[in-house]
Amino acid sequence: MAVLRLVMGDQLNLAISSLTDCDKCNDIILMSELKQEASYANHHKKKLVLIFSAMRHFAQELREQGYQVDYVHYTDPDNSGSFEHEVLRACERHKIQQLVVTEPSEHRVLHAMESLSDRINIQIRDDDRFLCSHTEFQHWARGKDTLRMENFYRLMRKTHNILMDGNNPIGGRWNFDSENRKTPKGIKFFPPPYRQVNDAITQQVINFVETEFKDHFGDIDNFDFAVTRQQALNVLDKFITERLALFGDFQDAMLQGEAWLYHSHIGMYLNMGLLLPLEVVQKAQQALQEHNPPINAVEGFIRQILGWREYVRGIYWLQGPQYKQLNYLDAKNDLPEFFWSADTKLNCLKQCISETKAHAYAHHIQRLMVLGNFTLLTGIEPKQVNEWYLAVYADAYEWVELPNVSGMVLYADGGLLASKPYAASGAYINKMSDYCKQCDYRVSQKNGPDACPFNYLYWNFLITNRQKFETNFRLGMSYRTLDKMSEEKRELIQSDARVFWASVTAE
Ligand code: FAD
Ligand code: DLZ
Ligand code: SF4
Repeated sequence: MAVLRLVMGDQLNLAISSLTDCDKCNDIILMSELKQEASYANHHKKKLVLIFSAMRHFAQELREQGYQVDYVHYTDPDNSGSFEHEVLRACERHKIQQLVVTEPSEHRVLHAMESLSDRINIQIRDDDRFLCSHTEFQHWARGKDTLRMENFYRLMRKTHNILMDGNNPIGGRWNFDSENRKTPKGIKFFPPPYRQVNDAITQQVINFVETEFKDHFGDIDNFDFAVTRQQALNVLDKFITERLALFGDFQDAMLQGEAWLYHSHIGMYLNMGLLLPLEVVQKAQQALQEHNPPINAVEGFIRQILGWREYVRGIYWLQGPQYKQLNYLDAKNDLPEFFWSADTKLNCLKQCISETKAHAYAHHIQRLMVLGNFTLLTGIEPKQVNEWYLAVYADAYEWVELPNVSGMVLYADGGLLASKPYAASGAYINKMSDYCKQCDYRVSQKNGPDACPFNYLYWNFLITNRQKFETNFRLGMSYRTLDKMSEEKRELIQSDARVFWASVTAE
């Protein structure tokens, strides 16, 4: 009996579970460009080009391999715009009653798929784009008061035998983070990122996105992301040979005008299935033997994928759809308009937002310690912050964006994911970047109109949320410092914060 096999835009891999037993003669693979998917967020134009072009290339590759693909274009007149309706239309077209699909990566689409079960036979298979199954994660989490990534990561290292010497971690330690985090002062040179020349398919998609999504966020010019698995593998190889050795050292460094630094830039490809996590981790491990990069670099990189990526996905499914509603700090402010325009005097924000606009990319510390830190300190409503992050990055999908934003950045889950809020004053940004040298504000100044806003916003945040944080032992020192301040100083901090926020909202 013929089977309809639905492949979504973030499942672009021949090894995906929905295709493993695909019968080239009888089965139909359905792929569709959908209004609902393109508009559930104000997706960056480059993200849209990436997804549509990669989908079209994948369909072409499937056809070249002899599969029958039914590809519904965005502008096809009868395109209904949603997964569930396109499935029903395709079942009708091909006289098929059986659907096989790999589990969608987010709750919304899983529910849409499940809703089809009273109309057709549907089999939802495990999502093999991840290494840790839901059951394994639930098993690990069961009975634990806190779910710390580090413990989960060690289990993943053992389970998948990565960087292990028998039962012990290679190099005698699980985590070499203390050797990472060098400031950008040591950066002398970094290789240019991977670029590819757009073919006719990509060029067509660029033209289409330019007209159809002209009001969406971000710049479309100079699109040069990988759009096939082979190109994504080239990005990975380039990272392993040219950047991995210094990944750890400069993981947290930020340099004005340099978006890509020593990062891998593969998150967007992993999240759409063009690369698989185990192959990435194994290549990095293999590099340890072949090119001899320092262990702090290899372990640091592997931890991001085997640890953080699998962990946040586990949290997303464990917590369920209600995780999105959490707002532990009762944050209610609106996201400033400059998050979309980059029109702000705070140079660190201006740089990070401008790069985000230009590339649909910013690296982790820009997302966490500049952009995220600002939204935390100023009490922006989690819903609005989540909407922004989900829209602006090429690698953004709810399963990974939501725990990073609500959990790691905003502490909206009350500390399930992070043991303390990632709040920092201007001193941190000054140490890890060269932004402050080119800013109108003075990072060394604590109060007054010329002072770096992060300085008083940091203390104001601790004052405002005292009840929730004063017993957090990781913030004990900060509260002791706060308590040593005079009453006038604390009032000055609060009034500076009020004046600053009034100026932001007046813009
Ligand atoms: P590298 O720095 O080279 O890291 C290698 C890989 O490790 C990444 O490609 C990614 O797959 C994985 N990784 C690293 N950190 C994380 C993490 N915290 N969570 C999950 N995977 C991680 N990552 C996304 O993939 N999608 C998102 O929507 C996303 N939103 C984020 C929002 C915030 C507020 C923060 C703080 C982080 C977010 N991240 C997100 C995690 C991380 O910032 C990006 O994965 C990374 O910047 C992508 O760039 P890269 O591929 O060069 O990564
Ligand atoms: C992100 C995205 C976009 C913008 N467009 C499509 C699309 O047109 N067709 C499609 O199959 N997938 C798209 N995607 C990825 C989906 O949003 C993603 O597969 C679901 O969110 C998974 O739950
Ligand atoms: Fe950002 Fe403050 Fe530095 Fe300006 S001085 S770049 S606002 S941290």
